[in-house]
Amino acid sequence: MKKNLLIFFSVAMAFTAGAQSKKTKVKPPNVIYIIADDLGYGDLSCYGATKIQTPNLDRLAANGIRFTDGHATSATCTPSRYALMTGEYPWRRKGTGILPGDAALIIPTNKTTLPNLFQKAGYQTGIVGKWHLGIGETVAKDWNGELKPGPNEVGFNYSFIFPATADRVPTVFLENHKVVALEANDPIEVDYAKKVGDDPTGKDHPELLKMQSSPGQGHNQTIVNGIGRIGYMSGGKMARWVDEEVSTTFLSTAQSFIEKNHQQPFFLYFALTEPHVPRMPATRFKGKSGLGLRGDAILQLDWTVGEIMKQLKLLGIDKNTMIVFTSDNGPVLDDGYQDEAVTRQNGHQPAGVLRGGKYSALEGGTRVPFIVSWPGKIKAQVSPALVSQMDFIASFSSLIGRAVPQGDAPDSENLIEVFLGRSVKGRTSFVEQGGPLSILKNGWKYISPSGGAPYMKEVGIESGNLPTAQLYHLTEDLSEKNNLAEKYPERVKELSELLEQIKQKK
Ligand code: NG6
Ligand code: CA
Repeated sequence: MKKNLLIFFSVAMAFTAGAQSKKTKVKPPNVIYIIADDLGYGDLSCYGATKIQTPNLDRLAANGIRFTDGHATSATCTPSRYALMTGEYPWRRKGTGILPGDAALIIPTNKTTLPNLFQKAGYQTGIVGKWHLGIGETVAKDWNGELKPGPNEVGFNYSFIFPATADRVPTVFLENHKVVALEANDPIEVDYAKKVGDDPTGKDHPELLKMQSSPGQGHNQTIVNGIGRIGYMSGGKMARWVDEEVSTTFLSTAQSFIEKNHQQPFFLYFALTEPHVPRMPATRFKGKSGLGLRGDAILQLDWTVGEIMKQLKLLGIDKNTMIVFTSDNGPVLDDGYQDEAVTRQNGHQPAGVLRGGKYSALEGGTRVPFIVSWPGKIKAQVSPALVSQMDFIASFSSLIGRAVPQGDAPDSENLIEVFLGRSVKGRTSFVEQGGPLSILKNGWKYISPSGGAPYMKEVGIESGNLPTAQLYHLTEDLSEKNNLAEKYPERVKELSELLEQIKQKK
């Protein structure tokens, strides 16, 4: 292990002026990859928000690269994170849609993943936070035993996660292969089809809820901590989390991981739960934003990132640590609970100038905050380059000098020069997944025809679905207001054919 730590860095070579051909040993940078859950393009003050202030993330952005055309591959969590972990477009694989909390692992254990790339280079790798990529070989599993394969089998030396989303059972933490604080005499059972045990449900006992579910959006099955969830669970009373403590639990666990590993290279994937529903931040943040609990959750998120930045400074590793901050998909206000996100919106535009949001094929679905910082190494700038989260595997592979085996991470592009702020030449094209697929190229966007409803009324978001082709010139029309498909049929043809080619690849 030790000798692996002295890694030859291809990119580091280039830092040493004129020494391109000579390999130079440098201390490898630590990497902390922070991913928010459902944070929109317009949710941070450094991305133009005026109704909410996010000073810590603003500072991170001001000292690093703030990308304006940075993307998740997909407008929901599971596919987006699948692409980040594997470097493969998720729509190439069946079963990569939003997973229930009892799903089996969908990440292959024999391919290159973002964490095992670092692990093989001698890094200590850890995940803290939301997983949502399945656990175990099958849906049926014993939550009271060893839960695997999971994050530890795809490249994380250490894992402290919750399995799916904060609104899905089981509402417990897993540390490595075990549910935390589980008592042998109170076993957990989970079922997404039928009720198990005799815990009250939100459907039958709305009077027990501290936050009502939204009509027509479910979230009214087993009640945990006064909140109706998706799915049924019984048992594990001691192990169930308290929502107000989830975020600080993740923070202190992440800090312990950093503290423990700060004298060797580490990769930490820190998957925050904010501002996904149910928004139930620590009590001290409640009521602080004036925008309801969603805004309060964003303040908590910003504070959390600030605490990590503070810790890196205190440990003296801030200059040797790259931080990536981004979000898994676009924003939504009403995603299942009546938590005042809508009634107290107060003019805040979670997707900023973009049209659409979570679930949507429009830009609001996948264009997200995207910040890369490495103090001392990266020159502060705003970058217009087209980049995606899927590109980190190929890019970090170049940074740490570990090749990705042929066939792995097939859609990941090496953009390390862009992520280091030395080039603005990003991807030439990129496929986005809302409902229908879209393709971006040279400032143009084509959305393929699709039969679904154009407006998702439960969540109040435009889907981007239209039965005919859509073409937008994003360079001039970032808000996708003017569909130019009829005006430029040859461009529609070119982009739809390119999309087909990419779909056929492999
Ligand atoms: C949806 C849920 C939504 C949220 C989402 C996953 C309903 C009606 N809505 O199915 O509340 O949990 O799944 O969000 O059940 S994500 O960010 O993990 O993709
Ligand atoms: Ca999400």
